Amino acid sequence: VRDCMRGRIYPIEGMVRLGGIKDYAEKLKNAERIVIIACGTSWHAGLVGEYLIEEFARVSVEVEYASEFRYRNPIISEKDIVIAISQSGETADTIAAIELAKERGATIFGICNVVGSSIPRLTHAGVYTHAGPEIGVASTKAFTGQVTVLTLMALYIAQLKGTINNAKLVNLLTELDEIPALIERCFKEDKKIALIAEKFKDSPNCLFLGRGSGFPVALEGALKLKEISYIHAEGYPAAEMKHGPIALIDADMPVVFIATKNSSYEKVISNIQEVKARKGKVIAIVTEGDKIVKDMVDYVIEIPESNEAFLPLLATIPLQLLSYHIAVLRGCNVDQPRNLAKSVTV
Ligand code: F1P
Repeated sequence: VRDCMRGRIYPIEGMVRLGGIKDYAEKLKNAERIVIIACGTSWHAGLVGEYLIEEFARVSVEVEYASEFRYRNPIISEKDIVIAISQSGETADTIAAIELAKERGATIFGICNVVGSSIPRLTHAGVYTHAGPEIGVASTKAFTGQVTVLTLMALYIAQLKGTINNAKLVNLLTELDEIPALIERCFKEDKKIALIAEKFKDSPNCLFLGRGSGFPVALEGALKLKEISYIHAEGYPAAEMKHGPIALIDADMPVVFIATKNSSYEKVISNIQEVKARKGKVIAIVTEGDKIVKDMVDYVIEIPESNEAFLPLLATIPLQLLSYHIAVLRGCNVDQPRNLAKSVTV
């Protein structure tokens, strides 16, 4: 997060500067639609981007799997801005989707980690995450870097469009500057997370639920568990539970909730009650000091209080740690999961 923000935010002046895309400022100012394309974890970062860009810049955003977009006949034109997100910069589906959008005249921005990889060379402009090499196959810090860039992009577009006032922008940038220290505080829960992992290491299934930007966090938590522990996991918007997944809940079903104190707190609490009424085991990611959820659930993992806009940056950390500990306890190779490649080039 720190490396990604370096030289890009100026809280005192109340400005975001993204040198990589500054030549397209006019295009961004007039943007009416942004299409985000990506795969896997990068797609989840894109969903967070949708919340942030629509919230702050008030531009309509669509988030598409590159692996679908490339094979259909999408409506895309020279009026559109496409943001392609990829850790490796080499994912074949994302490359093919970029080529298609480019052929149809769209302006393409990249958010990549690996400098000099194929995607930054194909795009018109872009912003690097500067997350450093991802040693493991499953994306972890790349996600944090991607979400940080998307936060900066959302605020940059908002600044260009005038959809955010200066005082609010300064406050948000000041709070964003504090996020690295808050992430460090998330690691204090590591020992507790290892104990929770011990309880659930043999569960065949796990459900992850969240609302708002907690929903992509739930998807990412489920993907990490699948990728490195080979446990079947699903991420769902908590409000969708009643439309199907509730049938899965019984005493053997662990359910991880993103239940921090934000605008959907009360609604998440009622979803937790629905799970507890069916004897599901609940692990909740809560805001430090929360007593209400603690009294309702089986285990809590605390994260520091922050602006709701930055929730995914914090809430993802304990979920990555939970998957890590479960994978280690199950004897899985966390850096090189079976069947997965760092760059999916086919
Ligand atoms: C996309 C991705 C990763 C996943 C795994 C396979 O990669 O789906 O999110 O963790 O490594 O590839 P990328 O386009 O972000 O490099």
